[in-house]
Amino acid sequence: MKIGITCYPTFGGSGVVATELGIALARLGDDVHFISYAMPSRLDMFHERVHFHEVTVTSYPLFDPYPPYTLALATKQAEVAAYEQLDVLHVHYAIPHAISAHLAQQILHSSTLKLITTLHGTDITLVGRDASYLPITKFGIEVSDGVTAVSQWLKEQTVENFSTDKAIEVIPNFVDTQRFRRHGEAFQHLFGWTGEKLVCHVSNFRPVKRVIDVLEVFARVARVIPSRMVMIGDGPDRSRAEAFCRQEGIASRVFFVGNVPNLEEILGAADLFLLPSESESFGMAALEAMACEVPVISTSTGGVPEVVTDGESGFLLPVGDVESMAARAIEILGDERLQRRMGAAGRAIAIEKFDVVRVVPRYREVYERAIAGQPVGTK
Ligand code: GMT
Repeated sequence: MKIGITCYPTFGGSGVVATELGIALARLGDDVHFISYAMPSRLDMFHERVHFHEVTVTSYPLFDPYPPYTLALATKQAEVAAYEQLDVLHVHYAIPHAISAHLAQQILHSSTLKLITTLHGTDITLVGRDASYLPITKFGIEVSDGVTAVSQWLKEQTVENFSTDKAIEVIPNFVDTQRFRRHGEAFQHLFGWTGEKLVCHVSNFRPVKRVIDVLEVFARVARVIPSRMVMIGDGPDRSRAEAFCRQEGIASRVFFVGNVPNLEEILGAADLFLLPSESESFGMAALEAMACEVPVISTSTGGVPEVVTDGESGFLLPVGDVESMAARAIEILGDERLQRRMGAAGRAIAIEKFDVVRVVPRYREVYERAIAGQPVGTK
């Protein structure tokens, strides 16, 4: 198959999923064409059958201050679809990508180029619900030849928020469990290790991730258990988080490492993962931690309970309840057997339900159904 993929190329979860999907499809023999304004960040090495087409928005005084990226994207999608004979345009994050791809279909007058839209989270729960974007998000969903959502919870939110009866297929996010696995002692020397426990957080540091809660929990843990905290990623709340560490006297134990490419090596040496988000349609970072045998403490919100099993692969607590999160963190870090049991349970779940080799073929089935004109998903 020849597949065009459009996503946000930054470190957000949807871009990560889109990139890993493209790489996995190429390994299965498909030709994959990424179409976006920049090279997806996880596309950090050459892959046979993976191509990148950059969307450039021509500047023009009349376009200031709003250059029309959506139209430039549609033009590039149509161009690539025509010259590369694409079967499918698969867009990740509904807006504006689904709208651009629909325009590309129209530009080409094509009935053979199929549009698949994958809903990831804030495209539905925040941005899509905003009155200024709701009608166009609903339109993008309804004109798609197939729609997928990364969790059952997100599917239900979509149906409810948009009052749509569009059929939606739930395909969970996935992880390469060969790559994300225990690295243990090989990487524990990181950050001047002298035997302390390693606590980890990965996110785009947006308010929804509640990074101050991460540090509130760690500050309590560090009083009782010798430990270090690694904050991976970057975003708007990073400065506030760094200032909080200085103010609380934990700055020498908290390492802000930015968007590192070798995430799996740090995660694979961690003892505990914290994800205290306000809302999370899935929780990709939690899944990657589970694959690395790292117990997860997160919130019982959105699609997280579909990923982390409370009491088995970690603990789920109410949003903002940093006292209980810290108590659970201390319980896990203070009990080697519990830590290992939860870590092993997390990896078993990652392999059984979310391994790349199980999940990616489900996207290919969606493409095949759309190409054959068959319905995708259920109502
Ligand atoms: O909203 C974000 O934090 C980023 C967003 C994205 O689209 O990049 O993440 C969403 O998609 C991820 C991949 O499917 C999910 O793992 C995240 O749970 C989801 N984020 C939220 O729902 C807040």
